[in-house]
Amino acid sequence: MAQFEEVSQKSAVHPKPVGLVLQYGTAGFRTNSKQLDHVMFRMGLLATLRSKKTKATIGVMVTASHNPEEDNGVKLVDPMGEMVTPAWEVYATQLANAEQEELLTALKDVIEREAISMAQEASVFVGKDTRPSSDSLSQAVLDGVHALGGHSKDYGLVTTPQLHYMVCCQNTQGRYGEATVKGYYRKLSQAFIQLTKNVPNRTDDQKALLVDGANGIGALKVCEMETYLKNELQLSLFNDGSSGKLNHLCGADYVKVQQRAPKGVEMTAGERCCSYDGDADRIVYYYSGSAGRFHLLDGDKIATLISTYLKELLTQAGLDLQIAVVQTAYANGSSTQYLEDTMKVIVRCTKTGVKHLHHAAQEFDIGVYFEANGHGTVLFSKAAEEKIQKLAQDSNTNDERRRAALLLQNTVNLINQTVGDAISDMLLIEAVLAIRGMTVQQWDAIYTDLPNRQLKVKVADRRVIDTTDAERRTVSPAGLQEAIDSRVNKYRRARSFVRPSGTEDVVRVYAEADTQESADALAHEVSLAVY
Ligand code: 16G
Ligand code: ZN
Repeated sequence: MAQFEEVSQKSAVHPKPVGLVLQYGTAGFRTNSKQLDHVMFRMGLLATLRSKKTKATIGVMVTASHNPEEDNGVKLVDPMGEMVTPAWEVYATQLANAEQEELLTALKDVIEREAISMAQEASVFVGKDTRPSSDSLSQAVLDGVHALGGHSKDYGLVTTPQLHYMVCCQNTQGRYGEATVKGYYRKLSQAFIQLTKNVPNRTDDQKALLVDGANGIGALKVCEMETYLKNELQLSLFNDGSSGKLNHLCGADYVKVQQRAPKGVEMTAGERCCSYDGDADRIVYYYSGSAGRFHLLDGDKIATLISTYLKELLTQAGLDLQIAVVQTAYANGSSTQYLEDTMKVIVRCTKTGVKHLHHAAQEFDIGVYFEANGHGTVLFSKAAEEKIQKLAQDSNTNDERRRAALLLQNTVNLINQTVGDAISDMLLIEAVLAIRGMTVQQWDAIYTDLPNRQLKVKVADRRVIDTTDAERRTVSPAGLQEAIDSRVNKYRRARSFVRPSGTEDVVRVYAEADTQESADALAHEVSLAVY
């Protein structure tokens, strides 16, 4: 077939280094950008096949998120804007690792196993972050799409969640919104303005927010968005990419892991600040307290703020919808306790990685999911959205219920339900704080984090560690869990777990306890048990 000849020819322009083996990990392929040209071409091929199979538009995002600037990566986006289904992650790995002369066989194998009709049309949306390598790598993806006769739309520089959004809009025939960057800004800004317009006496101080753009795509896009917000939010942007290096001493991952303010952000006491990561799908908040103490408001605090707000609105609206919060083992013990015992919401724990949380959140009418690292969003079931909409339009209902339903409706419109989105999450948090008349300190005071520590341990083979119970316990090697338990038992309010990283060749150790000294000591002791 002529199509396969084209693949053969074009693939020679994107040759695979012999023997190189890469894995489609938690969030796609991610490694030094010099090793990725062939992977990109092949992901263009695979996205085209996935599009033929699903008869829908598929997305390909070129980014390595919070990794250093020299790295790059790629992730595939399924028709509703969610991460590609696990069975196809396996194909992605097979295709990426096929030696040059095996590529056609590997490709035909996917076509056969999935019974794909090659006559079916294909459409692929492509986006990229601001890394220097992203230009040529996204071109390699497009080459792959075209080699199999697929149609493409190149969105160029967009955040990861913007690309997810475009794919969802396209496949729902515009019901979710318009599949353009401007359409995205319009939908979110209108919802934000609707939510905040009736808040009395919002001062300039309350509208002010410092944003650390991690020197990445988020900085670029939040600038574009700002004009749509009509001064309802006044952003001071730092690390906008004009001089600093991507993710270097800044960004959400740096702030969360180091528990300190990013370089270049000049914050005065009590000012609200937030940091995005390199592809703007994560956000964390922070402020400087009395005596300059740094206070972090991570994904757990965000989930608590949002779920409290939603629960209150549901009560006011008299809507009987089940709300749940989905977390991972990294969630601070205090947040889980607060959500379960005080808020009385259902809490679920899943394995690390957005796809796991997203999946679990889909089980509920309203599923709020956040990783402690700041990646998260809220999912509304179709039935929940319909109930909210019906009540918002019901002129027979009383004012309080109607007001709450309208707020809920605009909240739904403000949220990017396809994946965690730093810009959308930021607007939601700002709206909630405004509506509830809360300062960042009051938000922070909802509960107090247990002191915690994360460490990385280098081991010969991290795969010998196998976990269960949403990564909270190990099943192998033998004796490790007992060793962890005996150390945990020495401390008060303590918890610790270890898991092999899905993105780096290390084992991660997490510990929390009643004091920082105890958390540090426990993390250290557990990391010695891992060797
Ligand atoms: C990826 C995941 C993130 C997870 C992290 C864990 C997505 C989009 N991203 O960045 O959710 O927290 O990996 O990394 O799924 P680790 O396995 O190295 O700890
Ligand atoms: Zn990211």
